[in-house]
Amino acid sequence: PVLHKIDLIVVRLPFVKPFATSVHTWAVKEALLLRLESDGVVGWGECVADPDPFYASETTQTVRHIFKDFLLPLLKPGITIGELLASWSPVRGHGMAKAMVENALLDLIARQQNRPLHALLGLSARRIQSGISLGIQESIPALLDAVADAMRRPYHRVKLKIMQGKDVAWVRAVREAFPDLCLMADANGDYRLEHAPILRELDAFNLTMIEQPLSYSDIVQHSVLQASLATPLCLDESIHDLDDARSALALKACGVINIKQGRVGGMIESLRAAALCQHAGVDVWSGGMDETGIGRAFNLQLQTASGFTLPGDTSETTRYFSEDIVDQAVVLADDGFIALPEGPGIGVTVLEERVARYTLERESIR
Ligand code: OSB
Ligand code: MG
Repeated sequence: PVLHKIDLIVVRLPFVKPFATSVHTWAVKEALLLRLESDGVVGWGECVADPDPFYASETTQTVRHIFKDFLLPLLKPGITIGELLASWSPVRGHGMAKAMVENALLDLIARQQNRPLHALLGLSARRIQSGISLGIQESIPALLDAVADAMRRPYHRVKLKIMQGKDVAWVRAVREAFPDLCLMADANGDYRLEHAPILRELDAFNLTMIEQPLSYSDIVQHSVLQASLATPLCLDESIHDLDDARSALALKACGVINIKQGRVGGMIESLRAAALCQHAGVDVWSGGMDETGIGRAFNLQLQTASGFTLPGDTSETTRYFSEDIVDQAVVLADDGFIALPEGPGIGVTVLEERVARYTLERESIR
């Protein structure tokens, strides 16, 4: 498409409750949005990079730099998505920046064709399984309350954040209170191989998986750990692209991969990774990055792909924000499923007046 207007917008939305992981506690969602306009049609992308490098090395500022200096110059009028992605291959890494641009373009193209994004990608609509990621809580009783709340919604799966010192006893308490719950734990890289005995204690609790126990950049040590654990490992931070997924499969480093489209370079790279995993018999699910309604809508569209067999981290909007920047909130039906929004593109409409209200900074590039 010919892009008549290009805007980068930084929004900041307060979280209903701070989100605590082993690495950092986030009290607000600060996100870089890309707004593309062509002949009056608007497409949106939301970058999952934070202002800080505490989840991944990319930040709002690195994304802005890579976008303006390296990705945007390649975005020539009339270029196809396939050609564009191929032209980006010399740009090493920066999957979050790439995903933001690919997302906005896909949303724009789908809206120009008046089709839902999943249809543009050759996927059929379906209801999406739900899951919730509970941040590290103040105490075990507070955690049990949070899990009980989640089960009343009811979420299909509950993920607990764990860290050194808030692990075995916390998981045990939840498992004893909720014996049939589909339960997993996410350490965000807080352990080292020498902690394997602690992680092996978690084998007693029938977890569906343990996510990213070791370093954010490691695959090899996860493969060593996996060989000594009954519980499947799941990689999140370590998987930046299709090649990382290939390496993880080859090394048997995990039984599951958390595919975040915003981290691996976009929807198309995610579909490739999901297909690779499906072929290898490795389950995948869609993670989340506490996105606003824009990013969350992309995650929902992605999960229509058949490889996404496990419930992901897509939860209700009200859990994150008292007010969102799109017109439709994510809500669970009585059976815990999420209805896919049905409009063109990502299915939801961005409320520009709300975006303006939460805007920290807006840069018009064209
Ligand atoms: O590790 O999966 C993670 C949120 C921000 C950064 C990293 C992670 C998470 C989550 C929450 O677990 C996912 C969500 O609710 O969107
Ligand atoms: Mg994770």
